[in-house]
Amino acid sequence: MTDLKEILCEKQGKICLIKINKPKVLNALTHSVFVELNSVLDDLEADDEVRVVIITGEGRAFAAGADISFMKDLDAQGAKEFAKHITCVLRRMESLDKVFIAAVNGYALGGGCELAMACDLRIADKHTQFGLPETSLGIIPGFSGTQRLTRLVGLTRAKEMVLTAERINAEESYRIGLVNKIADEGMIMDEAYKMAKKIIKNASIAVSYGKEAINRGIQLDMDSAIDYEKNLFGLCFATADQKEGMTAFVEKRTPNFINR
Ligand code: DAK
Repeated sequence: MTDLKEILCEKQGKICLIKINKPKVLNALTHSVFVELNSVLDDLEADDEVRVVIITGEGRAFAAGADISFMKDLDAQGAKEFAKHITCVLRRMESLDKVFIAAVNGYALGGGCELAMACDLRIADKHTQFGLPETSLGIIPGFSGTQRLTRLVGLTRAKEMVLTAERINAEESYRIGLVNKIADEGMIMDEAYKMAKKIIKNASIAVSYGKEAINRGIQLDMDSAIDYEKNLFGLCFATADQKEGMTAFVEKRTPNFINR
């Protein structure tokens, strides 16, 4: 793994915690944050033990967006390359067979909101504010935010957020389906771990197929998506955990999954 300077990474068995660690600038995102994140993804891809990855930010923000001082002087070509690299990293999170939970502790603006949206699940604290303020800076969301936000909350709310550039609070984020849960004061990491533990109790291949079916299916027409799901459903029956899960149910005991 690359030497980590801007993020922290800590594995505890099946759960890996990634923390963006630039609290003085509210975890503003630079190219190097994503280089480090990508290197952690390399490591995770080869790691069969870790099943859930929690991403959070140090201090009072998840991430207040791309680093404005870094990107202010980019030209069109530089901006395109920056966007290409970062969108690949975010896409990788969506295709890895791990579940990503964003523990959104405070501001998630611009690129920070886009990073949270590339995760599978999002937990906010009461002070969290989401927003895509890019149009107020003369750009549009460039880490696929226009696409992911629309898929998550629908055209109406996505257009309002992108075109007004206004922030929304935790309750509104929950109401429109941008976050899964709002944690009580000081409880965001407990909630994230609680959710991670619920996931790792289930059969790992089934969990990763569930993620894959949803992520791939949403890009397809309905008939192709149903076909895609059907194939993965069939493949579940080639796993030891399907036999174990159903046998355990019949025998009225807790399944002992072996992740195969
Ligand atoms: N970049 C750089 N520094 C930032 C920052 C950011 N995004 N956000 C905060 N900081 C720094 C502040 O400059 C300040 O630094 P010092 O002055 O102390 O040195 C420190 O963090 C604390 O911030 P504030 O003093 O402003 O704290 P407040 O509590 O008063 O305000 C705030 C918090 C989050 C409301 C405010 O900091 C704020 O509005 N921040 C900027 C939010 C924002 O507009 N973010 C950028 C969104 S645009 C691309 C694709 C995508 C993108 C870019 C390029 N390509 C295709 C090339 C994505 C763009 C975005 O993310």
